[in-house]
Amino acid sequence: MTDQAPAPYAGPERVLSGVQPSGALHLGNYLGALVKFTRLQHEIDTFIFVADMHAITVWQDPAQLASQVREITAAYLAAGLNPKVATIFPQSAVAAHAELAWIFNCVARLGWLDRMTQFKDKAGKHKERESVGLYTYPVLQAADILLYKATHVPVGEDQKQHVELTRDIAGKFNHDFDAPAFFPLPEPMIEGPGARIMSLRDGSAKMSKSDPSDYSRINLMDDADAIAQKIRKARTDPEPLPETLDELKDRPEAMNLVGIYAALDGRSNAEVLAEFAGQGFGAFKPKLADLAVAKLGPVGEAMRDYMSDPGEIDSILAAGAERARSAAAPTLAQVKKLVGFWGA
Ligand code: AQP
Repeated sequence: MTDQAPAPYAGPERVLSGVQPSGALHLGNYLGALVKFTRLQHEIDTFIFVADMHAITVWQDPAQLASQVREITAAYLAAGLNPKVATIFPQSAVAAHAELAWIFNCVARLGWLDRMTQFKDKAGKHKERESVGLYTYPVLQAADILLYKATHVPVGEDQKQHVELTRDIAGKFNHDFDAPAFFPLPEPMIEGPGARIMSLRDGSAKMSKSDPSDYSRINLMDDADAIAQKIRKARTDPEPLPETLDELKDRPEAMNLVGIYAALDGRSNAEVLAEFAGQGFGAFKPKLADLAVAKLGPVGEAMRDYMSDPGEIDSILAAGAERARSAAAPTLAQVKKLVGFWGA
């Protein structure tokens, strides 16, 4: 007799992802996440949330948080997400995220969380002063994804490890509760230009909302002058651009600017080098600034338009929350039954 592997999840494909309302959205969030969401909504059932529960893992001013949630929603809409096609909702409006996260806290192992590099990066030398939420944030992220049985998670490179943890949690849950086909093992969708945009001040650090230097990033709401100035001041080196990507290996700042140009223009890094090889940054930076202004200017403009009507944003979020709650309810009910909770 041969042992047959249990049948894995065979449900429909679904996309889920989100962005934290923890500050101004930047070019990395746009290229690494928003552009992908917009494309995917036409291919797969897509759920995109505003991760306000994740945002409070570090201090957020309560007077600002709701308006930051609206700002992220405005960015989604400005990037091209259509609330009639994708489900757009605030995480905290769906209580099931927190309920499932608790159950997953009891499935995930401490050793797994100890390996998460983003916590180490964010906590730095003083981890004992950080919130418990910052440490267990990847478990909440697993709940965000699996509550909707999402099969695909479009994210930037920095989130790859968290999606892998989600797969581990899904696998252990399915095994522990003898339900091999219950949760899918979701795939991160990282490929493509823009998966890892680096700081304009330091080619070894990713572009981030929480970087204290505003010159490290291009914000989606920056005007043309600010964009051009930040690119002009971006750290580079005195060498001209080379002919091959290999020669850029030890020049992270130069590589980053070439990567940004390629991602904004929908071309490969090699194609950009083919056009600019031999030119110095004095020539390349103004071209990059023109391209960035042409691509991002309309996005910032549209964001401002959406933000001028907070009532409209709120009704989009309320309708999305309703849809998300309906999609989440059966999964949570089945999970409670599998776990053996009273009344489930
Ligand atoms: N530099 C980046 N390059 C490409 N993708 C990026 N993302 C973030 N930074 C880059 C992607 O954007 C999505 C939303 O990220 P998030 O706001 O949920 O959290 P984060 O990854 O922690 O982003 P930040 O900007 O660095 O925020 P803070 O400073 O608040 O932590 C994710 O898909 C992420 O991969």
